[in-house]
Amino acid sequence: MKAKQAHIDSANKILEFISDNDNFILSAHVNADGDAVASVLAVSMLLDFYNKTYFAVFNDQQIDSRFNYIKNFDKIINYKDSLNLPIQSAIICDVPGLHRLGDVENLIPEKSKIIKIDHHPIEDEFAAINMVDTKASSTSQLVYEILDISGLEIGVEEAKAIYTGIVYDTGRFSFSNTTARDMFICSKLIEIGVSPSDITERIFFSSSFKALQTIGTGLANMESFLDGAVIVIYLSFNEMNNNDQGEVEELANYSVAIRGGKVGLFMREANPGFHKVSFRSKCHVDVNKVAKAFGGGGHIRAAGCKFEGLKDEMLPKILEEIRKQL
Ligand SMILES: [Mn+2]
Repeated sequence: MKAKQAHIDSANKILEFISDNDNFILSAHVNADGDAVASVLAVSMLLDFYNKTYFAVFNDQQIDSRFNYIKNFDKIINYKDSLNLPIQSAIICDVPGLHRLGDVENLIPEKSKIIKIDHHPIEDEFAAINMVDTKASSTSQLVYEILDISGLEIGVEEAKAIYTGIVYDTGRFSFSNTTARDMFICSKLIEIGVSPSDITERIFFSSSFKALQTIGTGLANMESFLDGAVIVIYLSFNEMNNNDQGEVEELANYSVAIRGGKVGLFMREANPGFHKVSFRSKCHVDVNKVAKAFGGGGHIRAAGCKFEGLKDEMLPKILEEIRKQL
């Protein structure tokens, strides 16, 4: 299987840009997930091939340590330690609109050119060169296409990063975004030396005892709305019990794991009075639209938003937004 022509064209532009420029800032969206981290680190490995200088900067104070087996993870720097870097150009992954970089947006000098690699519906046109494909399972898949087209030899470290992004964003090859191309690419990556069981275990089956108990609390709290079409899983700040976000995020997938359920919400009080919401859809409801109504966004079938305030004030508004589409 060959990469699509559109991928070949944008990949060639990106490769030319990389070889002509230096001092890159690499970044991805706030609350970096598996694909965000993996795609940025895969790009860092691409820049390693070219002997380029780069700074992998994330807005988050802490990056999910489940992904620390990926090469260059230790090079990630926090926004706060990144002032006064000699940045000349930017490669931004998994970001549909520039504001999703959080404060990292301020590090990109006004005149520097930006490359965007992404698979979300476009929010704003901030890049000089775009590789955007909403049909791609993950941004990491698109980084694979670039590596593939570059003719560079993909080693086991690059392979691990890309496999991580794909397995993460496809929910272990189970979500509707999973394609034959993903299976093809991952089979290549396994040939190169990736161990699927090792990566799956690190990401999905290495929870703490406490985190699994908290998942149990979330399941016990489950509520059903709109005649069972919407399932809500809620955890208060106390119930969150200081768990890492990543360790309980599986609750978002449980919210659509019920017969008859169409849309699922996992709502948690991340800090007192501050909530994060993950949306999942397994029907025509576009949760990207729903999340956008509350300042968030994402994909058609998986999205998120956050809000200050009380669950009881916010939930009826969210349900109303979903009801409009049902
Ligand atoms: Mn992604």
